[in-house]
Order: sequence, then structure tokens, then C-alpha cells
Amino acid sequence: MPQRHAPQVTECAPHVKIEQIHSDANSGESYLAMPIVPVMEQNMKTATFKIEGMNCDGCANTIKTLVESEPGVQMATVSFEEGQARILYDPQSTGEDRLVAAIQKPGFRVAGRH
Ligand SMILES: [Cu+2]
Repeated sequence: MPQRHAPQVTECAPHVKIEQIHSDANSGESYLAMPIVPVMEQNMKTATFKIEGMNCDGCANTIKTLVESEPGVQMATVSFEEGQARILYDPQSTGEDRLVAAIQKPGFRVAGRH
């Protein structure tokens, strides 16, 4: 498993403060304190998005953290080098449009879906 990076801001844009996003989404509660809800894998879907606006691995980590905080998302893999995100999600809890919105909120752009 990749290490879970602490939220950090580097000089490259468009970075966002993860804590801020989470307090918006979860009424101020720390997501780190939230229990991980076990999800059955049987009905999971995978979405692959082409993402523009990433400038470094930090951007990829930002997106990963963001997307994994969305309800219904089990796992996200984001590659800066490939400019791509793969997201395993429960289609009954969320949908591609919600995932795209979460990625684009801090200023990244979803340029394509597979
Ligand atoms: Cu970056």
C-alpha cells in the first residue's frame, strides 16, 4: 500500500488544503477519525479518468485523497505520469458525475472518461 501522505501544499498550483475540503464535506469532523466502512466488492465499478492540471505527484495525491473521501469510493489510484485516475466505486452510492465534480472542484480538469 502506498503511504498516506499528510496534506501538504507545495508551490505548484492548483493545490488545495485537504482539511478544508473535508471540513466542508463532513461538517468539520476529521476524516481520519471516521471509521472505514467495509464495502462489498461484488457490485463495484471502475472509472478511469484522464486528468489535466496535475503538475507533480503531490497533485496526484491530492486527487487520490479527495476522491477517496467521497462516499461510495473504495479506492483510487492516481498517476501524475499517466495523467490518469482509476477509481473503484460503488455505483449505488455515487456516480461518475460526482467523481468528476470532486476532482474538478479544486481546479483540476477531467479531460476524458474511459
Ligand atoms: Cu503538484
